[in-house]
Amino acid sequence: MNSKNIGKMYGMAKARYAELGINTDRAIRQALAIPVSMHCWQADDVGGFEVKEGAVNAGGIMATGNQGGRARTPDEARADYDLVLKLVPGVMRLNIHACYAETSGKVVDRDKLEPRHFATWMKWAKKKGLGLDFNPTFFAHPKANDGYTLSHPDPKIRAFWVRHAKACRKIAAAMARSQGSPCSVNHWIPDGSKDYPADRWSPRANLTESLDEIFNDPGVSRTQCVDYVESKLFGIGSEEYVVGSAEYYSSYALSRGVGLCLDMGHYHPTETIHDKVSSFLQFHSRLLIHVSRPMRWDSDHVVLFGDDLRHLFLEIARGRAWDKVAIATDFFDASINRIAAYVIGLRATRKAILYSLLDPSARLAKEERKGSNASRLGLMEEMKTMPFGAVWDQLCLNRDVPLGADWLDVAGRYEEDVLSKRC
Ligand code: RNT
Ligand code: ZN
Repeated sequence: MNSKNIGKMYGMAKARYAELGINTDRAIRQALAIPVSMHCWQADDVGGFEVKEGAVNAGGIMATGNQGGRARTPDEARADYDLVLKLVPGVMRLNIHACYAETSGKVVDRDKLEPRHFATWMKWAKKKGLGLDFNPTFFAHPKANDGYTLSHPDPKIRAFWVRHAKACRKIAAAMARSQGSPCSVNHWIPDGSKDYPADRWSPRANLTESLDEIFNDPGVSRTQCVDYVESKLFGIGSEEYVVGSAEYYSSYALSRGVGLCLDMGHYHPTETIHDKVSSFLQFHSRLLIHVSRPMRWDSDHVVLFGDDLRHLFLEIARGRAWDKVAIATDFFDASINRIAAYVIGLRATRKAILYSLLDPSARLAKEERKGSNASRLGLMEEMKTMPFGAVWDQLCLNRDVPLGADWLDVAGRYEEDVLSKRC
């Protein structure tokens, strides 16, 4: 694409937005500065790199599709992230799962993981100036095969997973020290039952006990390790009952001063999360958003620049709540080029952030106060056909990332030169 034309188009777009009192230069700067934590698990279909012992169920997490090119080693994954990061604009972080540990070919069980098993990740990230976030892995492990982990009826199994979470918080604190800034840790467990359980009470009581033990670890600084808990409505194999439901975790997080994670795919199929932000933030101090796209169920489709995403970020922008909301992506598709999946989802996320910062919020609120709801609706509708694309192109130009669909050529070449050789 011709960058001279982009400049011209941007100049005209800037003038149009200015008529509405919107400063596009400022919106671009702001949109670029908001950190988005990219998930590590699109590169390898949520497989991880640990050396495994024993057959395991994946715990309801499954990437479907058989596109070639899956990253088979941490080095391959890092090469993939390196490329992705060249194709997406703005401040990025990387979210690593515990099962991406590097243990030099040795079996190290999850409760024995240490910061040194993530030393290569930390070194690599530091060199790139990339902040790391972390996740304990409570699935795809023999001790998760019953479908219960932190809420398991057997105290020995619960204790194992408590040790795992504690080990993960120590790793996160080490990451925070290495990068000189906090590391967010998201705790998601698959615990639940396929059919009507006889006892919904004990697993929840067990979970509370386990979580309290995890978070009351005096050895880990809560400013280095910033915890979140993620709820879910149902999973494959936990259709009827999920121990960590929305109500459970909202109450837990609030009562314990822990962060709450909202995944866009973890509610009823027609339920979206944008309305929840201003409700939770009346009481909770921070939220983590898992940017995902459910298709009829919690399918984790590649994120697109659609209404759900726009409404979500508009809510954060209108509430000026960016400092209370952390953003991380969570999707996986094994049916398309995985680099492209990342780029599409991450660019869509940044696009929606930019879009939300180009909102005539003050004017909309004024119309609302006047009772002029037709003007409110009319203006919202007109915003959709403003020259947003020209502002987005300028944002990409400012960061020297490919314009428009130009990144497809880069991804295509990488597929030919690198991905197609992984079999
Ligand atoms: C699962 C949750 C969870 C996972 C990752 C891999 O339903 O969304 O966030 O996707 O931890
Ligand atoms: Zn999630």
